[in-house]
Amino acid sequence: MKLSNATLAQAAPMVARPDYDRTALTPGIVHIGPGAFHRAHQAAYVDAILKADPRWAISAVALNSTSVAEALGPQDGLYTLALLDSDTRFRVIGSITELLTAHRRDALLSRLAAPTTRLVTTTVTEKGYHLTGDGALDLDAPAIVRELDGAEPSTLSGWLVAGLAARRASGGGAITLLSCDNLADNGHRFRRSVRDLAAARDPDLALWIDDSVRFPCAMVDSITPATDDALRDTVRAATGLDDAWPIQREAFAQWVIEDDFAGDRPPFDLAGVQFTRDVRGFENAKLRLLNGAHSTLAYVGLLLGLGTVRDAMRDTALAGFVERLMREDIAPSIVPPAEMDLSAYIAAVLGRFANPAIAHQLAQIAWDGSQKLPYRLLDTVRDARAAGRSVTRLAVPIAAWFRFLELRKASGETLVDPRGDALLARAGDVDALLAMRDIFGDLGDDTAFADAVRQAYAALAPGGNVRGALI
Ligand code: CS2
Repeated sequence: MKLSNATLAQAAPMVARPDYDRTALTPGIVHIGPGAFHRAHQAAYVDAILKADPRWAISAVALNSTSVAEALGPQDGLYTLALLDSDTRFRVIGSITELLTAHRRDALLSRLAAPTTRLVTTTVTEKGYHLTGDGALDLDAPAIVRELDGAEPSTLSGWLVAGLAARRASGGGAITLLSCDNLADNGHRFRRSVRDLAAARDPDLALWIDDSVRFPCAMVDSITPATDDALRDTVRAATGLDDAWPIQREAFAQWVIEDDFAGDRPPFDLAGVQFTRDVRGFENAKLRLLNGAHSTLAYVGLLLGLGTVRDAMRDTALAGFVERLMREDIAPSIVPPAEMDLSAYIAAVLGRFANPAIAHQLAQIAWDGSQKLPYRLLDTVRDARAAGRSVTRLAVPIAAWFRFLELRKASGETLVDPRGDALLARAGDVDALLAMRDIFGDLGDDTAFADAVRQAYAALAPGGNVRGALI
């Protein structure tokens, strides 16, 4: 029996379900990029506040795929969220009430223009913003060039510029655009990716955006492994219903949002979301400690032949190295919020990584290194160099990434990275890789860093003693 509005009441009693009337909902949020993380995190937070305010249902928009619409459409947008921890809990999420794809151009533009839409959220991953290394819109990106030449929208920026133009024309009013991706200063970068394109195509629209659109920064966090058939089987057995695309995540979730909205906002505080004037401390701690450690575990763990984060945490040499990296090399670069105990935060993150109920594939975390590592590790390297601190340990995950590229090249397995071709063409050549300025900026010219990378790279040579490099 497939999960849907008609069968929801037949789910097993222990399954939590929407505590509001779905027929009374109206979509006040357009979400772009309804992948697993959106459905694990933002859509779950929205689900928790719809009883208090039914005006904030989600219209989920997939720009590059129809798979979510095909999976959730027959389920009336419903899906099961499995919270995996010492005990596993199941919750059916009902906050997505509309599923749009890029083929539905008119429906998408009218949803973005509608006065009832007051918030756009995005999870398009780092590469979806088409940014240069210094945070501007990459006007040379082929998809952006096509849009500048008047082609139909195909990028996040392109669709939002078209949608905001329609909103302005129809008097849709002010709106908030909220990035939920792991970028440093994500609101400011999101704004550049939209406003730069608007300015290039319609300067008056750019001025309207300055007056009518807010781009708050936010920190988002919940470990969300990709869905697999094992999860589908677990969900079927537990709930009694077939779910084409259930979602799994850890019990922990956190969302810190800059209190800078264009108009009213969802009552997210009822669901534990923190609003603050300055997200930077939360964001740096999360991006540099959690995500920096994640990428380190991924690239070094894959060199050691490990498969998941929990496997990597059982490897005492690797787990010890990552803890030292966090405490001694990353933490000094962070100015935490007053209420955050950084040492306790690090211990909590390591405990989350070791969660035996979560099988988080290192290969998934290894995707898009060219887009992730600048925020996760290279910003920390820059701060360390400016402060005169050692970068010897920080160089190890970068060198491990370089070795990972060689593994991918040798195996012929796909390298998931928008810069994949350029990276594979340089695999095995440390200097050529460090010279990629869109990734390393001027760090490639920093002798201390480049030497540290070369030294770690030699220590990680195939057939060598990888653990010996984990200083
Ligand atoms: C992970 C993140 O896949 C990855 O790159 O590091 O998705 C991570 O699980 C989340 O940021 C945790 O909040």
